[in-house]
This record gives sequence, C-alpha cells and structure tokens, in this order.
Amino acid sequence: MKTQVGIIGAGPAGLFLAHLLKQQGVDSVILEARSYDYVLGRVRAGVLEAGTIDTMHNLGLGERMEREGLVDDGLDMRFRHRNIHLDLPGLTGRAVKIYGQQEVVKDLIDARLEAGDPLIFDAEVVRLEGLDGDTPKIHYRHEGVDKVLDCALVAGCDGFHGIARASVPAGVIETITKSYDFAWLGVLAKARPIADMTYTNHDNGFALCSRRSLEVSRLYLQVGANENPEDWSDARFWDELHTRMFDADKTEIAEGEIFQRDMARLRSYIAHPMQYGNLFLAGDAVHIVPPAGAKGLNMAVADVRVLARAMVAFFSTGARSGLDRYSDDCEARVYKTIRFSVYLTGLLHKFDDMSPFDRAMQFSELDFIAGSETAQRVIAEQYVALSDVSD
Ligand code: FAS
Ligand code: PHB
Repeated sequence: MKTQVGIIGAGPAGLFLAHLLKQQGVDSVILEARSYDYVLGRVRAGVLEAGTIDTMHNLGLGERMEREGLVDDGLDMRFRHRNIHLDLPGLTGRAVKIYGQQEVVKDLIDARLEAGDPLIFDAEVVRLEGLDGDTPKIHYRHEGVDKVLDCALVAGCDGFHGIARASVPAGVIETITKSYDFAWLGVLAKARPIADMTYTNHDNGFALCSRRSLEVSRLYLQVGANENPEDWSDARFWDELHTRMFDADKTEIAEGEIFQRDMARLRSYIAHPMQYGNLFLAGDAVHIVPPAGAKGLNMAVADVRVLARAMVAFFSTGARSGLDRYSDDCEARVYKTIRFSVYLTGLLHKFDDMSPFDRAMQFSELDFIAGSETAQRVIAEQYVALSDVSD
C-alpha cells in the first residue's frame, strides 16, 4: 500500500492529524493496533481547551460536542474547609468544555470511516524502515499477515509505549522525566455531578470532582502508586471523597453506581527533538503530563496542528522548512504546558516526603491565591488556553 503520510495510532494525535491533512488535500493511512471497540472503550481525558474546540469546529466535527458537551466556566480549589472559585470567563473571557476523550475519538473515527478514508484497526506496527530516506516503509501485522505501507512521511502518534520513538537511533532523542510516588484512582459513576470542576488539597490527599454529563460524574482520588483499585470498595471510595471535599454531612456530593475504574500513574516526560528524518512524533509519544492541568489531549491536538501545517507546505510546495523546525515550533509550548501541570500537581497533592514547613507553604500559596485576582487570572489563563497554536 502507498500513501503520502503513514500515521501510527488512532488516538487524538493521529486522528486529528489525518483530518487536518485531508482538509488540505493530503492523503494518509492510519494504522491502529487495537480494535474499534477497544479504542472507544478507553476512558481518559475530558477537558477541551478553546484551541481544541475550535479545531473540532474548523473540521466540521463539532456538532455532537456542542450538543452533548458541557461548558465549564468555573474551576474550584479547596483547602482547609475553604473554597476558591475561579470564574474562567470573568478572568480570561474564555471557558473550557467537558466532553469525554472517548466521544472526541468516536466523532473523529466515525467521520473518517463514513468518508471511506483508510483507518485500519487491529494493525500493529512492528517495524519502521528507511526513516532517514525519502521513502520510509511501515511494517505492520494485520489479520495474521505481514504487510508494508510505503509513504513519504511517517507520523508517530502511538502514545508513550509505542514503537515510533523506540525506532529512533539511540542518542538522537534526549529525555527528561519526573515521576511521582502516587497515582489517580479514577471512576465513572451514575451520580449527579457537583456544579463546578473542583480540585481539593486535603490532609488525606488530593481529590477531583469532574463530570461527563448531568447524570455521570468523573471522580478521582490520590492513592499510593502501587495500590490495587480493587481494594477500594464503592463505600470506601465515597466516604473518602466526602471527607476530602469537606462534605462531612454528605449533603453536597451525590453518590451513585460506580460503573468504571482506572488507575493513572502520575509522571512528567519530555522527549526532544520530536522528529528524526521523515519521522515526526506527536502527543504522548513525546510528552506526558500529570493530569492535574487536564492538558494531555489538548497538547496532542496542538502538536498535530503545527505538524499538519508543515506537512501540507511540504506536499504543496516541496518546502521542508516547516518540517525541519517542527520540534522547535512546539518546544516552548510543550515546556510551558508541562510546567503548569507540574505546578498544579505540586500545589494540590500530598507528598509523603513533604516537611511540615513545605506543607505550610503549600497552604500559604493557596491562601494567597484565594485573596489575589491576579494570581487567579494566572492560573485561569493557563487552564483555558496553554495549547493555543497561532495559525
Ligand atoms: P494515545 O495513547 O491516546 O493513542 C495512541 C494510539 O496508538 C493508541 O490507540 C494505541 O493503541 C496506538 N498504538 C500504540 N502502539 C501502536 C503500534 N505499534 N501500532 C499501531 N498502533 C499503536 N489527560 C487529561 O487531560 N485528563 C485525564 O484525565 C487523563 N487521563 C488519562 C488516563 C490514562 C490512563 C492515560 C494513559 C492518559 C490520560 N490522559 C489524560 C492523557 C491522555 O489524554 C493523552 O494525553 C492522550 O490520549 C494522548 O493522545 P495520543 O498522543 O493520540 O496517544
Ligand atoms: C476529567 O474530567 O477527566 C479531568 C478533569 C480535570 C483534570 C483531569 C481530568 O485535571
């Protein structure tokens, strides 16, 4: 098989790239290791920044998002029985939207399949060849048969554990990481969500109340990195959430059937450069953020907006300048986004090795934010639009 751009992975990065390229007349083939049902069953992010919302609309794929998504114009932070309310539109003129990553991925996959554009599921890429030449080859296994996709450019949108970054010769890519000794236990529950996205810093640890609809809550608790989700009965989960949300009389947080659970280990990871020859990496394949800033999905979309523009210029004019500076064009935004996510993680979580002094400084910073509109605006601006890409 032959195409212009071979895309590895049907996550947000790969799917948005394929749609952005098609919009400009560039062909691509997406190879996805997993099945359609598996990809759609994966519960991950849920917060869409303005840039991601605009991109859905520019692609003509925003209708269901507008109908089923929830505008989130408030961001609350709690500590020591106090609540800081950040009025996002009041502070920034913009808001974010709550629309599950699964729904975004479903809209992009269904539109691709309806248009009859190539997206091959259960097609695991096993080897990349000739990345530093003009005709790279993607070797993949599909229906038990070894197959090859010939292309001019390869997009590695295959996530943190993918094959693309691993196919770059040693020494080319430098990485920096920061890992945490705790995780987020996330659940979906048939329970009426509370009004605003609410993060809390409690002596028992962090918690977050988010939502997926007016009937479904998306809830997170900070737990030990090696804890087993099965050790958390529904009753224990709800009791702990009421406690950490300072809802002792259990009148604020509505309970309901927990129908999904997952654990997300917290870490930060940056790989640079985001390219090698005619291989270009985007999304979780090159950077991982702790989810406190709700940036993972939005960063992936921002990367491929830059990459699509460079690839379109290459195929329409032959110019490689955009491709050659792809990593540099993304670098500052990636670092700022990870810095913000690390900052929020540090502000809102309980660290076992934290001294009483550090803990006091954490609460003093929250106290400062509570009393400073400027400090609130700094957080709000980064929450709504750090993944902006100037077109
Ligand atoms: P993805 O991982 O989404 O997609 C990569 C795709 O490549 C996958 O479909 C995979 O099957 C495929 N692939 C891998 N290897 C392949 C191969 N060899 N051949 C073919 N295909 C291959 N972000 C938030 O903002 N909020 C959250 O709450 C949140 N929760 C998360 C929970 C978890 C468990 C994880 C892992 C991430 C979470 N994130 C969250 C971050 C998340 O949103 C990611 O940033 C986002 O999925 C990144 O998108 P992609 O880069 O497209 O990678
Ligand atoms: C979510 O709704 O899944 C969500 C919201 C905010 C975050 C992370 C995840 O910071």
